[in-house]
Amino acid sequence: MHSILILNGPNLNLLGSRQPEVYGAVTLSDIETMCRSHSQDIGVNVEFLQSNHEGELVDAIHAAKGTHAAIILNAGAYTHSSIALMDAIASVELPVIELHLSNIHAREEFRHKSFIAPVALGQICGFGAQGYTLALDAAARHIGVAS
Ligand code: CA2
Repeated sequence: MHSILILNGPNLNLLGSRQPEVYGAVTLSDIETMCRSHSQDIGVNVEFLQSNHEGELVDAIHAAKGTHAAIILNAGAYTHSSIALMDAIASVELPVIELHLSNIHAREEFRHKSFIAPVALGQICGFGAQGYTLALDAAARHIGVAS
């Protein structure tokens, strides 16, 4: 069965504890449960990771080559700053779906810039936790798993 890596960046471990008006009330653990359940419905495996460290995210992207068919990436604030993540994505040549809970284009100017977008298959943002299942559907379809 195809495996999809769901990778979450800095501070996303804090979800549910603060700023529910921006990010919703669900925790990252709730999102993982949702993703695991949805992955069974659509017939893919998921690996779910979170790190607050840029280099660990780079390592996870490198390691996905050969083990995963696609990556769903919420890079958090590194979205707006990390050339290292952009280069890592370009180097592995895996389909990457950029994901954000909030609509980054409707927020502060500095969140409008994404270093991930030019190397991503596409971007989903503004749909809260539901974005993760939308991204799973898009990834599964892209890799040829019917859903
Ligand atoms: O909307 C998203 O998913 C973001 O990737 C979330 C990042 C933010 O820097 C991006 O611009 C958009 C922030 C994640 C931090 O989440 C928190 C959760 C609870 C309390 C404080 C921050």
